[in-house]
Amino acid sequence: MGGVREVRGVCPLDCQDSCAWIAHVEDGRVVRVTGDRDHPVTRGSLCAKVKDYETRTYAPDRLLHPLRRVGPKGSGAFRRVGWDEAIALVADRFADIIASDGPEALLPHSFLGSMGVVQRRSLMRLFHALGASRPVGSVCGNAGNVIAADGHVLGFDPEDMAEARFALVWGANPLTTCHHNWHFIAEARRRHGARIVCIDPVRTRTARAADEHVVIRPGTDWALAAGLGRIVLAEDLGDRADADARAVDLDAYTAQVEPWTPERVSEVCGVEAATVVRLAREFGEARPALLRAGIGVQQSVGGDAVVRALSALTIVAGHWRHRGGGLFIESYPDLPDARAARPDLLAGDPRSLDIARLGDVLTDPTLDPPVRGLMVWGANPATVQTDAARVRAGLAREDLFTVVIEHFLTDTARYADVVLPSTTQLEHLDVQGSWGHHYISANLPAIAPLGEARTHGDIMRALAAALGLDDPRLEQTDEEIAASALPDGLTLEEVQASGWVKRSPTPAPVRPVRLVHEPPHLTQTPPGMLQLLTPKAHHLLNSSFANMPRHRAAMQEPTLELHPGDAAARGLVDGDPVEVRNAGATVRARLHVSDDTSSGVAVLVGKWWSADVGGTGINGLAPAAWSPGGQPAYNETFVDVVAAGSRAAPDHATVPAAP
Ligand SMILES: Nc1nc2c(c(=O)[nH]1)N[C@H]1C(S)=C(S)[C@@H](COP(=O)(O)OP(=O)(O)OC[C@H]3O[C@@H](n4cnc5c(=O)[nH]c(N)nc54)[C@H](O)[C@@H]3O)O[C@H]1N2
Ligand SMILES: Nc1nc2c(c(=O)[nH]1)N[C@H]1C(S)=C(S)[C@@H](COP(=O)(O)OP(=O)(O)OC[C@H]3O[C@@H](n4cnc5c(=O)[nH]c(N)nc54)[C@H](O)[C@@H]3O)O[C@H]1N2
Ligand code: SF4
Ligand SMILES: [Mo]
Repeated sequence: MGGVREVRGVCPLDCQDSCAWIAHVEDGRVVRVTGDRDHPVTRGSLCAKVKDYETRTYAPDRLLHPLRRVGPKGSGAFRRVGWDEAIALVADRFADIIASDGPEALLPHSFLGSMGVVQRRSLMRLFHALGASRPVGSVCGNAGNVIAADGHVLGFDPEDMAEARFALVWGANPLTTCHHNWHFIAEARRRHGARIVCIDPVRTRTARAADEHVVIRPGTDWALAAGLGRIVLAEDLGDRADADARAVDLDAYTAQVEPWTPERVSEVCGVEAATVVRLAREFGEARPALLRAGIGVQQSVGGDAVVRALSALTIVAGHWRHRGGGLFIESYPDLPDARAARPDLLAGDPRSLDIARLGDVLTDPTLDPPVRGLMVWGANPATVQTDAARVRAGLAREDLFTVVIEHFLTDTARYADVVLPSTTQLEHLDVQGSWGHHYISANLPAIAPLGEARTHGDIMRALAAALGLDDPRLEQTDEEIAASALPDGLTLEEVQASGWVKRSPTPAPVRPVRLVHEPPHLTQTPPGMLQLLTPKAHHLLNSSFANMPRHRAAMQEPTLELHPGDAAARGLVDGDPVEVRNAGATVRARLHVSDDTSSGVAVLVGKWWSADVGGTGINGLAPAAWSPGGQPAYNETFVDVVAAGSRAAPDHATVPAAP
């Protein structure tokens, strides 16, 4: 037996914690991954999803060879081919498409399957050099992006949260979605006796751990934020002069929130008027208060307005200038990683296409040129996007050539013409930031790639060569690509030597911002329907791990949670097999009756693959609806719930149209 070798790495998943890990290698095999004890955020622990990440690498259903489609799109029928054949095929088809329709007929589509710089960015070099359509937008918290672009500050060093004297955790479930971040909030309670109040329609793990859970009707948060802002201003709990300097429209804001009395807020949000008053005073008087908001609360048609209203509330209360106070949704280290995609390779100005509207993009008959060549990596759009039926109709187009780079044969990969196997985080070198703290981490390969899996840098170089592109930027090694993302003055060797380094960004100069958002949209459930929420699962990362046996066992099965009154009204009892339906789709689940959810709100946790829930998956239920800023409105989903096999017709009048 050889000894155990310890290799430093970082969890690549789309989670704000970006944990530093140690891979333990014995006889050439990773036997364990553990959290780095010395990392100030990771503090020695990984999470329920990732504590056995090596089982993902060694999973029997892992893709280890290139595949070529032999059956109808979506059927999952493929035959194994060699890399030479796969690369030649992709290069030939891309060249044909460029010749017939121009390079904008190619579209790269990716998200944060891996947040590593090489895995995330390197393939963009190829598409930039070709002049392909540029992917823009986000399937996650685009509302936040839009409001940040308007000058609002969405975060600060999370280690400062421990200095807060009061914490409102608003539409966020950190004990499930980034439990290392929760540590700092809980530290504020330990150090300063800060009270923690959680505002969520669902009694989550976080709501249970908080000192108080305020149940709100989903999609009405703008009204509560306005009502709190009104009291803070009326009772002069903040610093009006400071707020006036920080905002361009304090008077207009004061007028906009004026009608939002506690009584009116109570009627709209379902929160008692006395609670509104008490929360406003606690929030306004604490020096400082933290407002920790999540992504779930943004995922409605009114998401942009909600983020602006939450930021406005922290501004009128004056928290933003104090350490540990103000709005925290996300925060990043100083890692200018977009430059690793080498936008300087772009010749010309190709069009931009919104990745969060892939269904539209692939099926719009007026798009000129239409998208004829698609490459997907680090994303599973067939499962995670709103309007999933249209996404799948697009992916099923016979005149679309689709390449999917994956670890597993996901719902999306089943539609591919060519599937290419990607390395996992234990098999490649990378460097990574975080969207929840200020550390840059190195990831060193613990083992050689399994089977024929390749890094995205390798795939980029092979395709560039096959397409006859010769530019040194398309020949750089993975090390060079990783290094190209680092801030000036920091080398890859330095990050690798210590595993991680803290690099807080230089705060941008504060500029006055707009507090008024017109018109704020409040969600209204059509009569007789239930609003469906699909929050993050404790044992899955979006749709990732939904195929892994341990994670599946922990999840048990797709479960729909209903309030006892809503279940009784439908003649349903706990444990019934049910169908969750609307005009878009029907999804199978097991009913769990519980007052953890509120009346009128159905909760289906986890983005299961189609095989588990049927049809076009949970997002077949989600409408073709986005906020004005492009935030996918996953929560603007209205359903009925019936016993499985019931013939009762779904109410077809209720899927809202896109605004
Ligand atoms: N375990 C696990 N961790 C994850 C993920 C995962 O899938 N699983 N996904 C990762 C990703 S991509 C992201 S973006 C983050 C998201 O992190 P979070 O934002 O913390 O997670 P969500 O579950 O999307 O939403 C948080 C809460 O918002 C509530 N909510 C929904 N609608 C409303 C509303 O209208 N008003 C209010 N007040 N609350 C509402 C939900 O009930 C939920 O409890 O988590 C990341 N971490
Ligand atoms: N109904 C509903 N829909 C939602 C949400 C919701 O709350 N409710 N949440 C939304 C949010 S916040 C987000 S962020 C999106 C997430 O949407 P996606 O980013 O598409 O998330 P995943 O489902 O995790 O898919 C990531 C895929 O990347 C693959 N992958 C991982 N690492 C690598 C790699 O190194 N190389 C390659 N080639 N592939 C890799 C994984 O195997 C996985 O299949 O979903 C959104 N959709
Ligand atoms: S998913 Fe998040 S909490 Fe879990 S190990 Fe990765 S970074 Fe840490
Ligand atoms: Mo996300």
